[in-house]
Amino acid sequence: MAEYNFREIEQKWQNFWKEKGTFHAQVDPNRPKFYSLDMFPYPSGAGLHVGHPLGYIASDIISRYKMLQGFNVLHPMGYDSFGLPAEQYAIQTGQHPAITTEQNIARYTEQLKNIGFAFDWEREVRTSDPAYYKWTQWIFMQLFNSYYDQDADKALSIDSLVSRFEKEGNKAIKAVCDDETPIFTAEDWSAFSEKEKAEMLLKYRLTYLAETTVNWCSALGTVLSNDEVKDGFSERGGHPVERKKMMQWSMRITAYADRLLKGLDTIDWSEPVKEMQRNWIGKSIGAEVLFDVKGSDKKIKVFTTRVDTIYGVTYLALAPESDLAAELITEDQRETAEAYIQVAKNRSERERMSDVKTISGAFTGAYAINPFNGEEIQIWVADYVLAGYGTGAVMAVPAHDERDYNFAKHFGLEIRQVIEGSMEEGSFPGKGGLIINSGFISGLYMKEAMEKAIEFLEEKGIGKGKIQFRMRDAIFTRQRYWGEPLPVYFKDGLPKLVDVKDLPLVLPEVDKYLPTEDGEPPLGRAKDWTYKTEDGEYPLELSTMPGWAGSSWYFFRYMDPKNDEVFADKAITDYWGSVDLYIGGSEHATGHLLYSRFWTKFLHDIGAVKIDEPFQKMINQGMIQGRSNFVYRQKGTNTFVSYGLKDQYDTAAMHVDVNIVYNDQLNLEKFKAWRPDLADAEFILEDGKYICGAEVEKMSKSKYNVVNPDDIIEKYGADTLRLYEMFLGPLEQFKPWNTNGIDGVYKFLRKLWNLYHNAKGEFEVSDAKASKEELKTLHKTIKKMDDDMANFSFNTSVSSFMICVNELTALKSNKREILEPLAVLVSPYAPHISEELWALLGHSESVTKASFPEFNADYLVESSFEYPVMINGKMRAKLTLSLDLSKEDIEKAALADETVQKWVEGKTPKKIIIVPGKIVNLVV
Ligand code: ANZ
Repeated sequence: MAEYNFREIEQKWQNFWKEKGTFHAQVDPNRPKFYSLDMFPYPSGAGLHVGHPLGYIASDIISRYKMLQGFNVLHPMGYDSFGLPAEQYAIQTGQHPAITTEQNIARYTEQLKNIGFAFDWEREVRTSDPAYYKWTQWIFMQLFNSYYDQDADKALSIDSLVSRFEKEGNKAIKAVCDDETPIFTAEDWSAFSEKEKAEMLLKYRLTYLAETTVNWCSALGTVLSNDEVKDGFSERGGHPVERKKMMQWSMRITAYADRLLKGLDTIDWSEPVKEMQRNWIGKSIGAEVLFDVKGSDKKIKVFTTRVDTIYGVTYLALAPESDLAAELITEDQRETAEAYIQVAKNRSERERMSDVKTISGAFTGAYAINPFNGEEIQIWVADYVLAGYGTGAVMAVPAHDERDYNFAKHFGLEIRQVIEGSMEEGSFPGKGGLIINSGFISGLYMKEAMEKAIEFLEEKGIGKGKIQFRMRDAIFTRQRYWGEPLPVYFKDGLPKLVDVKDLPLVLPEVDKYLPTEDGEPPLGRAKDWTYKTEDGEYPLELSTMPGWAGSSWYFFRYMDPKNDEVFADKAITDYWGSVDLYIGGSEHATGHLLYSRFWTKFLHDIGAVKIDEPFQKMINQGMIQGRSNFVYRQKGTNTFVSYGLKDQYDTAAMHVDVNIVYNDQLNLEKFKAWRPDLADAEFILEDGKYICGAEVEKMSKSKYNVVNPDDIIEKYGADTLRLYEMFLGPLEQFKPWNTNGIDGVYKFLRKLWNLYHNAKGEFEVSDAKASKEELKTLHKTIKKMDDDMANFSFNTSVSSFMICVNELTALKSNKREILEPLAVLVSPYAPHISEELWALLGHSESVTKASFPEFNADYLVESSFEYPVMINGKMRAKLTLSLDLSKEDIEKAALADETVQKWVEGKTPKKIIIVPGKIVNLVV
C-alpha cells in the first residue's frame, strides 16, 4: 500500500477491534482499573453533529492512554432512550416511539462506530429496554421501602420504622418526614386502621405519593421538573408552564441535602458546577416563628434567617397560593385581594421571581401579633413570597431586606430600623420588659442575638431553630407514555408495590399517545392495565417515571449489563468503584448530576454498592458552535453580491448551507442546485469568486450550519476528525466549528504516514541507532503528552505531534527506535493509522496492548551550547561548543574563531571572562 488510504485502514481496524473484542473489559484484580464514562446520549432523530462527539473523543483519548499505561479500562456507551421527542413524534405520526427510538439508535451507533471509539459495545445499555428498566423499577421499590433516619444518618428499612412505631410511637424518632406529620404514641399506632398506618408511612417513605404544587405544562400534557422549566416555559418546546396542585409521586431527595452538600468537598469537579449544586440545594440556617392572628385561633408560621430583626417587622406577607391567605381576607378587602390573587396565581413562580420590577400584592384586612412585643401588624399577600419555600410566609423587615423594602415603599408601609445593640438576658417580653435592641450589624452580635431569640422561641413554644433547604423533593411522575411504568397498583385508594417477581412491569400498548378523554395519562388507554393478586384485580399507576430515572444509575449497569438477578453484582461494582473520569455537559448540574448522586448514596445506604459518590472526576466540555455562512441578495432580485462588494448594493443577508461553501468561497453550481428558487441565481463576484460572510452561532438546522461527522469522515477519515476536534481549542471552551484548518491536520497524518514509507511509497524503517536529535524530539513529545494527559489539555498534544513529525521529517528519520514509540504515542488520538503502522512494524497485537513509551529525561539534556561571544560589551559572534569543554578549551576555540579574530584585530585581549554554559566575554 503506497498512499495513506484512510478509508481502507479505518474500515479494517474497526472490523479488527470488533472481531477481537479489543475493548471488551473484564474484572481483573491484578491491574489497576480506570472507569471512563461519557454522558450517554438521547438518540434524537437528527443524528449526531460534529459537536456531539467532542467529549467522547476526549474521553476516548484518555481511555486509550490509560490502556497503554496498563490500566484495565471500562469505557462503555449506551442510550438514554426514553424521552419526550420520540413521544411527540409518535403523537404526530402514530409511529410507536419504540420504533423511532430503535431507528435513531441504529443511526447513532453507526455514526459512533465510524469514529473508531474504544467502546466496549457489548455493554451497551438502553434505558427503555425492559431488561434495563426492570432495575429502575426495582430501585424505586427500594426507595418506597425505606425512610431516612437522622440519627443513623442514612436510609433504613420502613419495616424497622414500623417496629419502632409499635414500641414507642414517633415522638423520639428523628427521621425525615412531611412537615405536618402528627405526633403519636405506640398505643395510637396500634389503634390506627390499616389505611391510617399506610398514610402515615407515606409521610416517611423516600418515595411517596402526595398532593404537590407542580409545574404543569398543558401543551405537553405533563408535569415538568424545576430544571425542565426555564423562566416559566418548558425547556423543550417553549410552552407555558403553570403552577398547579396535583397528586404526584415524589422522591425525598431533601433527606440527602446535607450529604449532597458535604460530598461535593470530596469530588474533583469544576468549582462552577459545584457552586450550582450548592445554590440549588441552598442551605439556610434560621428559625420558624409563629404569629397569632388577631381575633382568630389561626396562626401564621414564617421562616426567617434573621430572627434578630424581629423588632423591625412591620407586616407579614403570604404567598398568593396560600389557603390561609384566602381564609383571612376580610369583607372590606375581599374584592381587591381576591382579584389580585387570581392574577398572581396564574403567574408561575419562576416568572414571579425573575420579574423584580413589578411589585404587586394586596392587604388581606387581617392583622397578626408580633410575639416579641405584642404589636399588631398587617397581613398582606405578595408576589415575591413563594409558596414552596420555607413556610410560604415572610415576616417583613423593610429596613433590612431589599424585597420587603421595595414592597413597603410601593404600598406606603412602615419602614422601621432596628437599632444596633444586643439582645440582653431578661429583656424579652415575659422576662422583664420590652426591648427594641437587636444586634443585626456586627456579625457576632447577630449570631448571639439569633441564638437568644431562638432560645426564647423554643422556651415559649412559639417557634424553633430550623435549617431550611431551597431544594424541594423531586417530583417523580410524568403524565406521559414513553417512560418507565411505576411498579405500583392501588388498593382501596392506597398505593402498593407489585411483587418483585412481576418485574419488569412492561409498558403496555395504547391506541394513541395522548391523554384519555377524561384527562388521564396515556396509560389510561391501555387495556387490562391492572394488577392481579390473589384477592383481586387492581388498577395500576397511570403515570410514568421522569426522564432522569434511568440515567440516575446507568453507570452501575454498564459494570454488569446482562445480570438478571440483580441490577449489578456487588463484587463487580466493588471492583469498578466510582467513575474515574466523567465527561459531559455542565447543563446537567442540577438535574442528572444531582439525582445520580442521590441514588448512589441511597444504594450505598442499603448496602447495594460500596461507593457513595458516583463521579470522582468530571470535566465539562464546551459547546461547539456553528459557523454560519451568508450570501447577500440584492433586494427584489435573484442576484447575489459577494461579501466584499455587498455594501455597494442594497442587499439582505441570507443563511447558506455551510456544506456548499469551502473556505468561505461559495460553490456556485451547488448553490444553484441547493433550492429550486436559486436555479437561475446570478452573481456579482470579486476576483472571479463569490465570497460568503461568516458568523458564529448555535449549531442548528435552521441556520444551515450543521456539520455532520459522517461528511468529514467521508472526506478526510475518522482520524482527521478526531485530531481536528481536539485541535480546535481547549476542551472546556466554547468554540466555533471552522473547517478551514482541517487540511492542515489531514496533511499532518500524511506526513506521519510518509515517515514510515520511502520515496517509492513502500514501507521502510531502518534498524540503525537513532541520533541524539531524533531521540530528543521523541522524548520531548512523550513528556508533553504525559503532561497534557494529566491536565486534560488535548489541543496542545496535537500541536506537539505536528512539531514532532515536522522535526523528524526534516531529520529524514526513519529509525524503528523512533517510529515504533511514535506510533504508540499518537494512537490515542489517531487510532486507525497507528494500528496500521504498528502492524506494518511487525506487531500482530493491537497497538492498544503496547506500553506507553517511557520518558527519559537524559535525552532532553543539551550536549552543546550556543555561546554568545561579547567583545567590548557587544555581541559579535555565536559559537556552538560542547558542554563538556573546560574553560581553557572554550577560550582556545573562541580565539580560533574567524569572526572573533576579525573583531579582535590581532590584539591580545586584556580580559577574558568565561562562564561555561552561558557566555564568553572579551575585552580588547
Ligand atoms: C426576615 C428577614 C430580615 C429576612 C432580613 C431576611 C433579611 P434564604 O437565605 O434564601 O433562605 N423568605 C422566607 N420564606 C420566603 C418565601 N417563601 N418567599 C420569599 N422569601 C422568603 O432567605 C430566607 C429569607 O427570605 C427569610 O429571612 C425571609 O426573609 C425570606 F433583614 O426574614 B427573612
